[in-house]
Amino acid sequence: MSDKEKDVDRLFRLDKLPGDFVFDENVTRVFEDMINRSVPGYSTIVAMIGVLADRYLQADSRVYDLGCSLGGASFAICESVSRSDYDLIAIDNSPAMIEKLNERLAAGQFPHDRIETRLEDINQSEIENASVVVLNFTLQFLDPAQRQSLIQRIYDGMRDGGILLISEKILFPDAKLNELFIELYHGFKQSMGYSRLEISRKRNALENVLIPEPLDSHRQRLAAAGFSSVDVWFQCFNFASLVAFKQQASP
Ligand code: GEK
Repeated sequence: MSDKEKDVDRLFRLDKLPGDFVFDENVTRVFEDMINRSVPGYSTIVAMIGVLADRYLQADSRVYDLGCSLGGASFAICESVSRSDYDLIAIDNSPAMIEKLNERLAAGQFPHDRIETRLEDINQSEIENASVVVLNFTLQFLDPAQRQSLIQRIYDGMRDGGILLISEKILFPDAKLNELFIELYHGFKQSMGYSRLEISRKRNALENVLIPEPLDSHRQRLAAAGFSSVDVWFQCFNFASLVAFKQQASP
């Protein structure tokens, strides 16, 4: 098998049924192929995160990429942002992901002089002096009971005028629409080369691990934390990305 073929996601073709989904070495090896074939619009979302970051990144501030995996969003930001007076902190709690990201940075594959990687649970991360914070398909993997406190810590650690970008798989309160978007999503996965069996095995493996919420829950959580302007800037079927501004009222 060539190196390229080794990186193709065939994890759920195996006869042996895997247990709950984990971000281990096997997932890390095929991650780029997996996320590009599993999230409609992933490459557009990542590229636009770069565009939004370029617009809102403030002088001498920090960018946080929380649940960075292999640094897709971090690299897009480094490539799009024209200023150089910032630090980017890329955090993930998967040792395999951080190891591979460090290898990529060491190989000089990407502009990396300002990316600091941290192997850390984002529930414990300190957020300070941030003008751009990215949660690109990460919040959905946290225990729902921990989500509000993370969003609050992000808000508290952000500068006025900063943005939080949250991409998630979402639920629809209307059962008919929910079913429609899930079916359309499965059609998308089939068009990307996954079989019905692979789709259903992956769905089972993610059942207890990826817990999606309706957009309204995200809006309420962001408002409760203090974010002022919040809305969806991208959506395809049951995948959406929101932007939230920290804009404190003047005294
Ligand atoms: C991208 N943002 O390519 N602490 C730190 N990391 C976590 C935690 C946690 N508590 N829980 C999950 N993760 C990336 C894609 S993938 C999305 C993000 C997906 C990490 C987990 O290890 C994984 O690397 C990432 O969140 C989710 O733009 O696979 O659908």
